[in-house]
Amino acid sequence: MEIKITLGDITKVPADAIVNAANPTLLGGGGVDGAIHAAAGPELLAECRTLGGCDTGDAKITKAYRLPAQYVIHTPGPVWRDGDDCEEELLADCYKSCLKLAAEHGCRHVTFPSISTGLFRFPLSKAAPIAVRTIKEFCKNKDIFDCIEFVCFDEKTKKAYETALED
Ligand code: AR6
Repeated sequence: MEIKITLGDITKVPADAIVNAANPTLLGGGGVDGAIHAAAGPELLAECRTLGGCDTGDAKITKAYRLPAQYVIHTPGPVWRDGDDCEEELLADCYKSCLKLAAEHGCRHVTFPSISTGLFRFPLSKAAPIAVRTIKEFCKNKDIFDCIEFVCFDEKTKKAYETALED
């Protein structure tokens, strides 16, 4: 399995499942969540309304509508406060919950944004190693996925994930 790090807009990258950095309402927002809903079309919000929200660290799956994917996996990341509110564990839970759902749905190529490091202010230097480590641990000695791809929106984010992958 390959862990790939690319620069770009996650709504434009073909995959089996695209992960959305959502909030617990699952009813859309700004950042990557807004971009995913805009690109998928209003049917995505209509399906999300039937889901009854989602706890931080958990994940729910929908169809992907006009996105170049079969599924969107929505996960509310933790809001960074002072690091003493289980933020690191909850971020790892997000990755695990998404990978579990992706595996259950037979997705071989999954794209992730950098969960929580935008509006939710999780420090990038802490988030990237947690993301990479959690994915490696989840996939160890298993043939579940072909490619897990981090689609980074800016160079700074891309660099942080590359560094985490090298370490
Ligand atoms: N493709 C890839 N990455 C993107 C894109 C895109 N099109 N747009 C933004 N990013 P954020 P969070 C990057 O704020 O911190 C929403 O309002 C962005 O540069 O989208 O988990 C939700 O509804 C950053 O690196 O998500 C929640 O309320 C990363 O995606 C809240 O924001 C995550 O930034 C979630 O905050």
